[in-house]
Amino acid sequence: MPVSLCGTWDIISNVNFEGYMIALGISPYLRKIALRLKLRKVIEQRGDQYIIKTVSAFRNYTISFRVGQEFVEFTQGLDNRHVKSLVTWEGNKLVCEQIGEKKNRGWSHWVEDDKLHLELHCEGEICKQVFKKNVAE
Ligand code: YOG
Repeated sequence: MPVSLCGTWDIISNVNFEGYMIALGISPYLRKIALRLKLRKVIEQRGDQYIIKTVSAFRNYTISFRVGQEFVEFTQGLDNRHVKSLVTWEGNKLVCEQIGEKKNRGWSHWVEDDKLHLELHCEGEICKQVFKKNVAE
């Protein structure tokens, strides 16, 4: 059984977020704002449904899905695209494929050494984020 991803997690490192945002076509103005944000992930599981909230002082973004069930995702407040998303387990990694206008788009989450890891990819760019568990909340 994989370690649970559930909880509140605060970002401690963020590599190539800029490259990922450029691949998504985010404007220089929004990229500058986004790069300063202290991102938080709040991950909940209710039955077979997952809810992943990305929380910041600027905007929040929430998705909910069932593993193995394709859903339509509108990336509202991000790049504002519609994608068809499918989340599956690949070993201990929760992997999402986001099919749409942008090639090779998706992400994967896993827990390693008590940290939440996230790899975001789009076209040739890979952004790597690491979060530490927030035990106060
Ligand atoms: O997470 O797909 O955990 O949805 C990536 C932002 C910044 C707005 C965040 C708001 C991509 C301006 C979601 C940031 C940059 C920049 C806080 C990443 C787009 C716009 C919401 C993601 C998955 C996996 C769950």
